[in-house]
Amino acid sequence: MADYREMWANLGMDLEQHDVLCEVLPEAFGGIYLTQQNRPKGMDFYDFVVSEIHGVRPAEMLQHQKEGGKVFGTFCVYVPDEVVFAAGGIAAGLCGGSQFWVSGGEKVLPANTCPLIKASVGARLDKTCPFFLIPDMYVAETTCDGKKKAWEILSREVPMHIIDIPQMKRERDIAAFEAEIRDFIGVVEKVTGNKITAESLGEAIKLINNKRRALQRVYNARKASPVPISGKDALLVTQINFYDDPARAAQMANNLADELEQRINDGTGVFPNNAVRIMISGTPMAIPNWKLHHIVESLGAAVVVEESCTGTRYFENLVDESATTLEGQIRALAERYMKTNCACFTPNSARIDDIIRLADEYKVDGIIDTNLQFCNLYSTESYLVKQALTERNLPVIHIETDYSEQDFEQLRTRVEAFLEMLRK
Ligand code: BJ8
Repeated sequence: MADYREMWANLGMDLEQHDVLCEVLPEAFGGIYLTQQNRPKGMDFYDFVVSEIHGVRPAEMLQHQKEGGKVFGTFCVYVPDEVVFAAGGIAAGLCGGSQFWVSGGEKVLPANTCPLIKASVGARLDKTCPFFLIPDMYVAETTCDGKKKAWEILSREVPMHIIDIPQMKRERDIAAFEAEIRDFIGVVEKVTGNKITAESLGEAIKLINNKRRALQRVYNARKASPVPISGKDALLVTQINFYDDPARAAQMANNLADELEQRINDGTGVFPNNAVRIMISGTPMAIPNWKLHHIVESLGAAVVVEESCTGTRYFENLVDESATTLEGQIRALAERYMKTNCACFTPNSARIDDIIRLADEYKVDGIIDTNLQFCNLYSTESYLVKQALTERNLPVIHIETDYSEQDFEQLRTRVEAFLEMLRK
């Protein structure tokens, strides 16, 4: 990695602690990723991003700020990035995916809080992640209770805008979300000093849709057998798309998709034709959370799709590009975002419909329905997921886990038994 110490020091980072993180991450990445055989060439870009994870993109964001631009840190796929880019800002997903930050979060949060929240708070308070220190504003949301309360703590550190997410999907809820987008536009215009027009918002809608289309191509390739890319690699692509420049993200994903489509034509895969095909469904896996994918794939099965916010929920729905007025575009944004099926909604049966549809589209043999520890929403929903899948003879196992390595062997044993059952 190039030398970014001066940049990190200027951000006020705890360099000593950060050095510890910089030592463990390459080792973990090497063991999990670089040992894979026959990876697509297109993954070189993503490997490079990881090798410079706290360097290249943070430097770009700081340069943007130097030139008068603003950076917005986000925590949920409900935040409409389009608004930020339409005002010439940068939006970057911030969710913490490392155990390294959990203890920092536990200093201020109850221990029985989900690790994604603890890691996100810890990364900021411990000052060991540049992404959490750069933003001019955090944009958060009212999805789960843990997040809502955590925002009150983080708002003492950084200016924060909270988007109120409806918890149902009636017409009046979509209208309420439209009003939230209108408010958000006002906030972003104020912070950036730039007016959002129908033209700039229209361009930003296309920009983000293009990223989604590129990811759709990558995921479509995973429907093939043999599958041309591992689940671990596909997950990494999505994780990096959360904070990379959207035009570059689309270009890199399209390059990768070209290669995967060629691989399909050539019959080239990364797992044998008869490998067990697994869907992972549930809570998001923020970078560098690769634990479950690693367990499944090191046991010889292929993860072919993720029904999650670091999977299909992130890119499946596009925003209608046909509107030419701000009002029409805001409505189109509201309609698109309200199609996301998060367990914070009641009912959330459309998520179960999605799992069933994806199981068919990706020809999966079994589903691992997972949630981060202490996520009451997804954990409770797992009951209905299991019931619906069992009724359709779709094998499913529920797994609750965190970011630590403590349950690694226990999980491995459970997944192994599940795969054995699928192989019979
Ligand atoms: S739209 S899934 S990104 S909220 S895992 S923090 S729900 S206790 S992350 Fe999410 Fe938006 Fe929903 Fe997607 Fe809370 Fe559960 Fe933790 Fe979660």
